Amino acid sequence: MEVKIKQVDEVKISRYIIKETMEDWYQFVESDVVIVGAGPSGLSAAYYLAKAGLKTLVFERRLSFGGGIGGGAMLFHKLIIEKPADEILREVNVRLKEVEEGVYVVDSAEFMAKLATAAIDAGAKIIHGVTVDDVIFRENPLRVAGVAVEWTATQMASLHVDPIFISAKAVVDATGHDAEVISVAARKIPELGIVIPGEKSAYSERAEELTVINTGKVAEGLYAAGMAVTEVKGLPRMGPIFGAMVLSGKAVAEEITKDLLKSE
Ligand code: 48H
Ligand code: FE2
Repeated sequence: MEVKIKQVDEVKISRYIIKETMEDWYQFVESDVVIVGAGPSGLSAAYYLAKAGLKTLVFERRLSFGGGIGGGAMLFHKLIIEKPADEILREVNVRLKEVEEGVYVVDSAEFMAKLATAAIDAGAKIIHGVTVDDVIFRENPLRVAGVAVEWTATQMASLHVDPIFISAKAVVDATGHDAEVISVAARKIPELGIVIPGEKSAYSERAEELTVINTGKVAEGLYAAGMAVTEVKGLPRMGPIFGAMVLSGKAVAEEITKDLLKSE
């Protein structure tokens, strides 16, 4: 077999990668929205925000997409979705198996791959291997104005390295059960008046609606989506049923889009 592959030397490989990476960082250092976490709520928020034309950046600590989607239910590779969240999954081409009226089973690998693809195709920038460990704040009016980021690898190595900053008109905590961003803001900016009661035990039927209803702004410039909402609002957990996660992502995107258009 004859193969003709375009030849690229090591210097070019390095230069192209460095230049294009830095161009992205240079561009996104001033974003409209920073979403922390590429789980189901963060990815659906990214999809709808990017679709609305906002400059949307997602930081994900790990080198993968999907957060808790990938683990399925106790590593069983299926998850439950219920009406009306099925509409969001259909929009991003995830196949659903209806097991009773309005209740669907989805394949976890398909769910995370297609949700991530939809967010990227809509224009969201997702950067892996970066951990958000603090926020930026401003006074008069008091607000969250961005995030501080560090390589996850730097944190894992416990190196003393200062972060860099990314400004954003809206920061979304989509970090899951620990609500990491809101927790750090509550601790380090007590003037925000954020009190975190913590998540409650399972009550699936109630938890889904409560999570979506309570999604949204927790302080100026700072929003909660997904399981971060249950932590910050003291709501019950729901287990491996993911309708509220994608509906919460969509709800936070709609609220931010409205807020940002208002302030223009
Ligand atoms: C960068 C970070 C940081 C950080 C975390 O856990 P997730 O899947 O979050 P949600 O809220 O979109 O979905 C929750 C769902 O997976 C779940 O656990 C459910 C429904 N549980 C119900 C129950 O009863 O247990 O994704 C969060 C993502 C992950 O990929 C993290 O790696 C990432 O955020 N992340 N990224 N900086 N500081 N903290
Ligand atoms: Fe969970």
